[in-house]
Amino acid sequence: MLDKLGQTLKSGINKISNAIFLDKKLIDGIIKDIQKSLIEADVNIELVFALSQKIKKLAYDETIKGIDKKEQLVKLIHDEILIIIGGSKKELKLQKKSSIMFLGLYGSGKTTSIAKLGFYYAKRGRKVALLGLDTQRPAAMDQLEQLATKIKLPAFVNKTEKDPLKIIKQYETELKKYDLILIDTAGRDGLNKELIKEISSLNKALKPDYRILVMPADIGQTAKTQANEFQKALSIDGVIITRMDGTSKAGGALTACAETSAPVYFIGVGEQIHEIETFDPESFIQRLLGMGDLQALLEHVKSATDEKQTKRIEERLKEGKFTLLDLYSQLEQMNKLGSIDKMLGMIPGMSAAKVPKEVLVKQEAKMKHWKYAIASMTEDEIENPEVLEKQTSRIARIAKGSGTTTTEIRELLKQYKMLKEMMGMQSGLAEGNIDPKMMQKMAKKFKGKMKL
Ligand SMILES: Nc1nc2c(ncn2[C@@H]2O[C@H](COP(=O)(O)OP(=O)(O)OP(=O)(O)O)[C@@H](O)[C@H]2O)c(=O)[nH]1
Ligand SMILES: [Mg+2]
Repeated sequence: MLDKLGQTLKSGINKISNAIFLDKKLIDGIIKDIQKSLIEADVNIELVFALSQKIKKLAYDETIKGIDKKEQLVKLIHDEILIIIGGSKKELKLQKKSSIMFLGLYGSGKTTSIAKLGFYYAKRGRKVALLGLDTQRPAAMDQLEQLATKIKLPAFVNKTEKDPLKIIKQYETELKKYDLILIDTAGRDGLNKELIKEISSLNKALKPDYRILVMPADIGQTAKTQANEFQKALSIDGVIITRMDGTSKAGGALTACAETSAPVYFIGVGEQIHEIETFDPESFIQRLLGMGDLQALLEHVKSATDEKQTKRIEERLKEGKFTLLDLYSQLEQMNKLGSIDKMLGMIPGMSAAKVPKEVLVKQEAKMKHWKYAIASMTEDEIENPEVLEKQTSRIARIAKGSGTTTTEIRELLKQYKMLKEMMGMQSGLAEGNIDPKMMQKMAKKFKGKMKL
């Protein structure tokens, strides 16, 4: 059931969570994938386009950065898809005594859904009866009867009568004993005059509490025209979408119903009697994304971000490499106090030299400015900060772009250089070339220089 769309959305969210940079290439790639899979799921192209625009607008918004942007993007994707498939859950609220008439074209799944719902409501304590009014298809009455026997419910049918109104009359008194009557009607190839006339007269004679249109998911976006046509012929109260299990076009049917404001009450998800579910857009998306509710999704973004960045730093340390990008990754998580402590703690020798809290508080303001400065750099400048020292006009540009001063940027570069030097020593240490005692001494010296 929309497996491909689910996979694409999952992969998009993972890409956002794991990204160090939400750059244009990454965002455009994710949008392209989502577009492709939504279109494959037969979602209206205009809806797809509108969603892409919203993602782009947020992703390209320079004022939102880092983890905030990641969270907002994931929330946007979740919320927008929720809206296009129907928003909040709509429930079919039955009275103590209710009757439901099922409508739909040939083979849409009316009779099967009636049996499924009969079983569903009987299990929930309702006294259910099935009423067969399909006098068109020769075997229709037999089918309803067989299904009813299977689920041990009474079916009121007449295998010889051709006028459904007469069948209604025949069972009028008998049906009063039941508190939920599910009414099977005949289909046609299309909603022609004959079918409109027939269902209108049944509607008048039965006055059912609900008129439910049954449509198979594989008709995709056509569901919109069909729902509108039935709505015009006789007001419908909601929809059941069947065969959700056997098609990749279900996105079309669901979004079409949301567009026409026809509430989808149930979805058919297989041929078996129990394979019907109430339709809840929120839990449908949860299943699609396979990650629980929005809160769980956002937690996933957070932890993936943390994990990815810690791993990256560790790898860089192992390689003896350290770029401004690593510093940036670290600074991005600097919302919490003590992160620099943690970073220094990763360097042997520095772990012993704990940094006092009040010093860290002072450092925090400075960090913020560095973060802005780094965000204004090109990727190349971040990977190879040496270019900044060679071309000082770049430093002026960055200061201007980030609302910081050239002095602050120079200080950042100095700190970076020092850290990098330490990294070099650390890899030397790993190879056993440096005396650990010597290293500790050096670390203390650096710590003084770092003006923490
Ligand atoms: N896989 C799957 N098959 C379904 C589902 N619902 C119905 N079907 C199948 O669709 C076919 C048509 O179902 P019916 O219930 O006979 O459809 P109908 O609307 O009553 O058809 P007519 O009486 O001919 O107008 C049957 O083979 C059902 O088993 C579903 O949710 N999943
Ligand atoms: Mg039928």
